[in-house]
Amino acid sequence: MPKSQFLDPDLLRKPGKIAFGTIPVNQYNKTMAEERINFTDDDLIRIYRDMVIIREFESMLNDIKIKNEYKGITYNHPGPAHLSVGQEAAAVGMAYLLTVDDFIFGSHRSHGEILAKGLSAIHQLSVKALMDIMKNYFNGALLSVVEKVPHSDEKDLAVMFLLYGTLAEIFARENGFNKGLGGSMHAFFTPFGVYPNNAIVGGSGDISVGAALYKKINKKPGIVVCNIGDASLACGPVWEGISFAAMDQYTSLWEEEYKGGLPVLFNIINNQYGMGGQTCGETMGFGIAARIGAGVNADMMHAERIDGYNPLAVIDAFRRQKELLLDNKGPVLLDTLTYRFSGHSPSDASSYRSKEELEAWQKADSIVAFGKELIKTGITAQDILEHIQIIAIERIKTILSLVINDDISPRINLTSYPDAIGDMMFSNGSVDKLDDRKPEVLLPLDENPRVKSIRNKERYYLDKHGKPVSKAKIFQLRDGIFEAITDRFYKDPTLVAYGEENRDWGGAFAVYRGLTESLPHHRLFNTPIAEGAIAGTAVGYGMCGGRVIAEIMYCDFLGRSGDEVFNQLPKWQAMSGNLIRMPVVIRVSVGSKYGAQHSQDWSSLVAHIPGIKIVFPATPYDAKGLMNSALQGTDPVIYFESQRIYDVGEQFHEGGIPEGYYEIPIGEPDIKRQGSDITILTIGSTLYVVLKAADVLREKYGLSAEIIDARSLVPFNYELVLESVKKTGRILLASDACSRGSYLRDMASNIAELAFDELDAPPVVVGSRNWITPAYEMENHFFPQADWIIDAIHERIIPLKGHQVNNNFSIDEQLKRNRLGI
Ligand SMILES: Cc1ncc(C[n+]2csc(CCOP(=O)(O)OP(=O)(O)O)c2C)c(N)n1
Ligand SMILES: [Mg+2]
Repeated sequence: MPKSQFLDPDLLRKPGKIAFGTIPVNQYNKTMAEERINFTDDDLIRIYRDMVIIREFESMLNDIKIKNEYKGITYNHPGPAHLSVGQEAAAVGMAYLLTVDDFIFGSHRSHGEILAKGLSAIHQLSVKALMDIMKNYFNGALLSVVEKVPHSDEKDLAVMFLLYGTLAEIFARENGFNKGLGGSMHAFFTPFGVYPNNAIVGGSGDISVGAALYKKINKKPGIVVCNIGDASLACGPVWEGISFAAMDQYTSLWEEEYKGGLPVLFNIINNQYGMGGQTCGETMGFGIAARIGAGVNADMMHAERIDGYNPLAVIDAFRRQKELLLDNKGPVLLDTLTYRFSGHSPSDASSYRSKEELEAWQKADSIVAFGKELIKTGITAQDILEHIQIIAIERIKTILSLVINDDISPRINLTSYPDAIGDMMFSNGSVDKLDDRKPEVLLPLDENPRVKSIRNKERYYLDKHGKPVSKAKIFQLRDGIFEAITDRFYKDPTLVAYGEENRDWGGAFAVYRGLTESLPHHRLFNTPIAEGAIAGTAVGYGMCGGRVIAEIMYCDFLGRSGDEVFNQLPKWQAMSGNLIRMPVVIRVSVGSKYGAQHSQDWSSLVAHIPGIKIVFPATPYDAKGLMNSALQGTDPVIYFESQRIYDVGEQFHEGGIPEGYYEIPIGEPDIKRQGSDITILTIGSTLYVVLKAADVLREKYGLSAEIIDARSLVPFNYELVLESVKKTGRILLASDACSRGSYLRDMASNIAELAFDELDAPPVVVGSRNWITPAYEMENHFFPQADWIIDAIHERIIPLKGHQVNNNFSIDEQLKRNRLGI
């Protein structure tokens, strides 16, 4: 609990009642005639036009998917197309008042939202701004295609550009908005404020909150809209995102100029179905989705249900709610009721709904109804509306022909440029800071109490008399991490750090202790216990242009942020066509002593996922240097720390840890002890176990071991290891991860392939047992021990004279363990 807030038992124990307010349901009741004070006739016709363009675009895709043909143009699109026919009013109403500074995030069914937001941006932006965007995007590659098409003016050209970039993306062409690497479910275009759409249902639920956090902390204009399906309301990331967005601290604890709620609007595009499950009456219990806002905070998230079949009702709600958000009264929840005529995907047989129901909603079709109102109100005539439809068809035919032409719109050529995607997996940037403003701090660095106390610590493990320095006086591994992070806080104004108990507590393992004195709340804060949102908001914060350190207290809790770490963090740089950067560091502490759910080393799980850098330092020198590199880079980094060694001093780098700034390149292993008879490659704190084993090998068996600390898992430069193996002809690999499927196995197989001719024996892996981690008192039977390493060497690599084994590393035992799955 923050020290600044007193929990008064007398007050808190008093009886009382919670009164909920009311949630408006479809309260909008203006006629189009009444709305003419808010809209010009052209505006109202444009709303109609935008809905028609979206309808035609989606109908074209439906025809292509189902018949391989649209208006005589044939094409086969094997990929996905989740269409939103019927939902156009919701999309156009949502986008109408949003500017390019207002960001939207969405889901798998977001073509309509992309087009609506794009059309709104085209209307609002100046011709010059539009031309600049089109000229600069991929060096004008898209523009050079569409400008050859007849167009009436630059705005018309921009509409073609929008349709072309979106469709080319859906059909995986290099001229797509994301080079064809995102595709239908992930397409986006940030110059118009359209941010990543997510194929993971509910995936935008926390990422968008991170974007809102970025806007708030960095004082950027605009709001963030999280467009999510009604069925996604059951998803963890959505609930966690809502919890994160509704934290009291924004209004109670953050400094005056940052006070107030997050500018985020959760817009439930409520088409009343998941794929086939009905959210109301079947798979959820809310009845009316807006109800869920009631319990979240005292403002009930300003929740309301609006009629998403009427674009003017949606615009009305966005007008009011946007004002609230800009007035720091967020978060907001809108339940935008709509209906999709199209199937979930074109293969959907609609077996889950009745014909009558579909027909009833089609009868009330928002585009038809809006057109009728336009005519009834005397704003336009039937032939003009028909002309709008004809133009939409013509445009879409033209664009379709351009997109499916392999000469005009080829795919990325992976034959002539096989590494095209590989080269986009990491951005490999190096930047001191992501903004030029002065970082906000509460103290000069030199006056920070922890910085002052560290100054008196010994930076090498032996004193000048060669005696080991006591734990109290030694510069510890946690100090190395602290020093790198503190330095960056004073350099990069966008840097924020958060996680559970990060502020006064200093993070569960005291790495941040002392930072509270230096940093205002908005740069270092406690989060809800929501590991998904901790990682997911970091993804959103990073992709918008900020640097962030998110902390996962125990590696075992990484499972709670599995989607964010596996599906979001590593994907968006490449899926954006390399436009987005992801300068996010996730600190993950690997435990011990606390049993099966607090002691797992899952580094191999994340190392398996393409697109994340992984480091696992084991010494204070490496911890500081690798953190500096992680915080200087532009790629996502999972930074593993072992709780066993937070307090170790530096015993390898002579002269100790430099006080100044230095970087250790990510991906380079390090020889921690030279040797000539066997190489031992370690990851993480197992280094210290291996050192003990190496002492015994030397003293008892006269065997000299070369110990290499991997330091990084991804990327990993094998050169040093191969050089060593060339010399020793033998290698053993050890870490605390359960051995089956561990990263060591991957390394061992690489080494076996790359150094086959040099090896006198196969590489041997010593990891933890494939069990639950038992209690501390039994841990020695689970984690690799020094004698295991010696036994494994004796049994599998080189017989040690006179050695008696205590542990069974025989081939038979390995076969048995595999057979039993343990
Ligand atoms: C995490 C996850 N689970 C399941 C799916 C498969 N899936 C795709 S769309 C969908 C229904 C989503 O419903 P809703 O959120 O209401 O959006 P809508 O499709 O109605 O627009 C499902 C279950 C998925 N893509 N992601
Ligand atoms: Mg739905």
